[in-house]
Amino acid sequence: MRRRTVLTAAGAAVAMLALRGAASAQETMKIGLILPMTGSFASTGRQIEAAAKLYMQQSGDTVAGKKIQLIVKDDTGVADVTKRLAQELIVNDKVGVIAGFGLTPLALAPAPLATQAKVPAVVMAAATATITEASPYIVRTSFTLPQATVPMADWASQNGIKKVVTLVSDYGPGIDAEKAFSGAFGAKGGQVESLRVPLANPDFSPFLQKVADAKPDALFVFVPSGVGAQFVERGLDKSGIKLIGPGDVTDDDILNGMGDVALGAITTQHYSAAHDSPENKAFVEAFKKANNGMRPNFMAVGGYDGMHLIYEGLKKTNGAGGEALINAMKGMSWMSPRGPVSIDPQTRDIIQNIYVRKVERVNGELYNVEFATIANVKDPVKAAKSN
Ligand code: VNL
Repeated sequence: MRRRTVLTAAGAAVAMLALRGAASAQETMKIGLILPMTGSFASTGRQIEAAAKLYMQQSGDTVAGKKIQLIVKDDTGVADVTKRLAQELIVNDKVGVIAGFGLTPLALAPAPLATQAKVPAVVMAAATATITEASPYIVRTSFTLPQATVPMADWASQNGIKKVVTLVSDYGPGIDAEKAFSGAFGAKGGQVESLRVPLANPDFSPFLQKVADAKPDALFVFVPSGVGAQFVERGLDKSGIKLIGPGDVTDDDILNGMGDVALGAITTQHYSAAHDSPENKAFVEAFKKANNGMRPNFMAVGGYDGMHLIYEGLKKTNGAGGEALINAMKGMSWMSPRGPVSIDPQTRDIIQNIYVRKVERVNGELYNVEFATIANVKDPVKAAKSN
């Protein structure tokens, strides 16, 4: 009798443990958000974390019966750290999604882990075209440099610009921007000279001297988000040359601090805090309110839309992760603060409007004011491959 009681109690304990395991696996969906929260690219981490938290605050933390738990990790901008954190999040924390990825090397490093573990990886920032090809579990809510750049080349050739010097950070997205610009601008008869600056701690002065000597009609610049202010300070005002490029150089996080030297810069990109829509007005207002007046930039909108994609994907799968979740994300479309967007089911990249913008002073603050729209732009690199 006594023996039987003990067995039953032990049996019940095991059953309860198993049940509890099953219940927590069922009830919680953990999202590992890996970002550069410190180091040279900390503004990207700060913007994306704020946007992800805002999305959860507005949309609640339960989706399809699952409690959403966001785990934020700082990779300090070092790819080996991103990879180790992704491994720990997948193996120890059993996250159902990894997300964030502030720069291209940080998105590429954990890609094989996403594939092996069948864990969707939502790239909210990094923008080299090839990233989505590194794993069938990668989906992207930021943009690609060629997507933002080809419209810049078209605008330049239509607006009397004949000779351009390109100046880009010497790594994936910079090389993408340089190639996309010189390809599209060259095809329309434009003349291009190309310069590359190191990504880490660039000294722009000698490059700007070369630009001044070349006397182009415009200087096309790609530097990653957060770096544009340094670039402008190091003497752009003295060169007197028109600044053009993808919108990273005049990103909303730093634009207002750049001063009058930024006035008149023409850039092409998918997001401006000044985008005129009810969705964006509400987004900017809520974001500023939750973050001591900080203005959201294109990184923030990548984070906000990334969370939306995860939430809507989970609704479609009824809370299931893995392959079902990545499949549910393909073809999804919605109205973002940036305008209408969708996930290309073939490439898992985002299809979106690219706007041509000019830096202007509006109510005392500098903004990228949109004045033309190129609708539903796909990443041209992958579009060319599929033709
Ligand atoms: C990248 C592309 C990073 C664009 C950025 O800012 C950016 C990247 C940190 O793919 O590394 O504005």
